[in-house]
Amino acid sequence: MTMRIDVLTLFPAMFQGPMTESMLWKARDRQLLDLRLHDIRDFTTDKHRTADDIPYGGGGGMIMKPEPVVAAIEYALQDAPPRTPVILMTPQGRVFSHAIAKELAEQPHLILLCGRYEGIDDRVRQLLVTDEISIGDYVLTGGELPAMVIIDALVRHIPGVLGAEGAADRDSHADGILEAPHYTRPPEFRGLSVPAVLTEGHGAKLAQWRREQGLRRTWERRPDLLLKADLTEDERYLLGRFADEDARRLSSAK
Ligand code: 4G0
Repeated sequence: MTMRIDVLTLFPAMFQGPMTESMLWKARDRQLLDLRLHDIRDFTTDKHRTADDIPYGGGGGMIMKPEPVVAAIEYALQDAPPRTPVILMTPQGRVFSHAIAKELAEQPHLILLCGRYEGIDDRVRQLLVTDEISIGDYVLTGGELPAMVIIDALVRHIPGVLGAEGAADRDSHADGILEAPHYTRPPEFRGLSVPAVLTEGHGAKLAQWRREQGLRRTWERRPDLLLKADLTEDERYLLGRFADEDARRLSSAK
């Protein structure tokens, strides 16, 4: 099944590089992804192709005019199944995550709306936008980079895009625990060795090591993730050990 994504933007050329490289290209080449770029300026009707205007009430900056944006959305919606998500990229949206990537990858068709300037006339949102997504708490000059981030993250969940080796269910964040460190050849590099467990070929021991390393990294770097992670009894025991180690270090450092 092909997933269709229509991107509405004033800067379609920004997508040329990222969308024609590596995995995204492979997805398009294999017809798993039908990505269509639309220039919102093509939906203007005046001779200057005006897409923005000054805000009512002042305050500076420019706001995208509603008419061309609405015309572009309605064009993309023409042959879309009912309830096709129309997603506005905005710092005011729900914060993007692995879970949202998986949820969006199940849709046959998505419409991504990239705003520029200080935003878009709010009536577009009121009339046609069904979802608002942010890629994090910072402001960018436009929604194009966020749209590319979302396309990249969700294409990895379309069956057939990743080989079995790179199954998206094993990613960092798939189960709320970070991944263990990775190594490749040579076995020693600038005095640093590859951990023996990776070269010994003891499958069960390796799995246990990876789980412990991932859990340790999560404990050290992203303890917030552990609140939501669903952990086995063994994993909870390991967390207890990490806490003990921390406590011991603290009391010996006094
Ligand atoms: C709409 C998304 C678009 C509204 C877009 C800005 C960051 C993100 C834009 C605004 C963006 C993000 C209200 C400033 C374009 N910047 N974090 N800029 N406002 O996902």
